[in-house]
Amino acid sequence: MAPRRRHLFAALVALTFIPVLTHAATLTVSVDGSGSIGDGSSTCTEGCTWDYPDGIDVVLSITPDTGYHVADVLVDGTPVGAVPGYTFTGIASDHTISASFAADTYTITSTAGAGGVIDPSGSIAVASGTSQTFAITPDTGYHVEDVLVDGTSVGAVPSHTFTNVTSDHTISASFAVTTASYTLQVNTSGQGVVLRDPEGTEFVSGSQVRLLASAAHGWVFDRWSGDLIGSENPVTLTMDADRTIEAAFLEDDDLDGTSNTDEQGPGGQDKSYDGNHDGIADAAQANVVSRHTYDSRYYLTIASPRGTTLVNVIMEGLPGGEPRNFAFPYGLIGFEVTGITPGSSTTVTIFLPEEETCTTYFKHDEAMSAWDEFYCDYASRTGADISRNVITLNYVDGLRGDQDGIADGTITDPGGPAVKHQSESWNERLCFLSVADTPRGNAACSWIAILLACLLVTGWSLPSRKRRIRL
Ligand SMILES: [Ca+2]
Ligand SMILES: [Ca+2]
Ligand SMILES: [Ca+2]
Repeated sequence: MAPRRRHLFAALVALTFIPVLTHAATLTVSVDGSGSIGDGSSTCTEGCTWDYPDGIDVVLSITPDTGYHVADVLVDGTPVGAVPGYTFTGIASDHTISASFAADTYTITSTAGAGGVIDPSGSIAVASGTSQTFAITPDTGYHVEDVLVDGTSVGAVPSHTFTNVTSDHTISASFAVTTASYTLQVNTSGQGVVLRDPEGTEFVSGSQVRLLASAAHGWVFDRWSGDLIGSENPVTLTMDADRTIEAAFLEDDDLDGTSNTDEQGPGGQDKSYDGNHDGIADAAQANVVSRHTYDSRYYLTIASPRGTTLVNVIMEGLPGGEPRNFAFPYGLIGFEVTGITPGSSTTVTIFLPEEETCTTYFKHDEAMSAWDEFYCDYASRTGADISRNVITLNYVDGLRGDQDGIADGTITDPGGPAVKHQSESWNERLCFLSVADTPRGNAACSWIAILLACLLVTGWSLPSRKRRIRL
């Protein structure tokens, strides 16, 4: 074949086999975060390349995973906003689309009142499904009073955690001034109870609690021990620390208010102790009380006549204002005699220790803060008669010496045996009022003889011997 003809053939073949090309547009898809882009037939979660015939509409959906949202969409590098989808209409060239997704967030609003802090505080953004803990810390001197979560109390907690957060929340803490409180524990021995006013076991610092020891029948309150020392009853405590106190109750068979132990001699062991020498144990006599003086230095016996009752015998320290020429080694002795015929006379005998004596006896008027010598008064047949260690106090119910001044069958008379100071002169005074009532007296003496003797001894000077000493 001639060359010219070969060229023509080749050109025909080339024209015959030229393929029919359909142009395709390429879409480059990229996804950043938790979500996907789909075109209805394919879904892309990272990076994809999709080809489309020219001219078709490509409808894309942009879908976040649960708890996420579309943050931004770029088409060919240009932001188109956080759109939920995008359509390439009549796609005719290559394009790119990228979508970024971000986690949903919720706001927890955190606040604290005065007296403490909550951390973190303010408006806190929390990613969906995550947790957020808040610490609640009171200032010094305060405590957490309450914590409200979404308006509902969760108590005075030190922290709170929101878990799997899927909505907005609020949390607020309140605080209160902390006041220290103390515990009061009262134990008892023997039979009796201790009443508290106010009641309770926890008391705010500085509060006062009144304790009243109340003995069972046949028992008496003896003393406090532990964190409270003494026998004052009732007594008021100031709660400035935790306190444990014991109230001791002792048996009192004769119901005279003085325990068997106290009445059983100086050592408390002599069950037959008989301080008034009548052959009967004092612990079995309601009209006889034997016990120590307030400072436990001396042991005394006080007796009223048989058939009467001696109650409320109290040995206590001196109240002050004593006559300056005298000592009162036995302190103040208080007692009541009951069961006497109203308006009648009676005696109370005080037995000092055998080796002791006194000069005279002073009564104490608490209301007047005054001391009166209880001298012999023959007109009223009252006064103190002292013979060595035995003091006989002569009373008439409702008259001199009876402090309540009422003829009611009860003699009340606090006072004390007095010993003159050695530097002071003192005329010995004899008194025979109780001569017929005391074991040492001469019962044969007539009243006239007694009167004459007393007048002779006193030299008709009774009025001048009255002494009343006031503070
Ligand atoms: Ca007793
Ligand atoms: Ca006795
Ligand atoms: Ca007794």
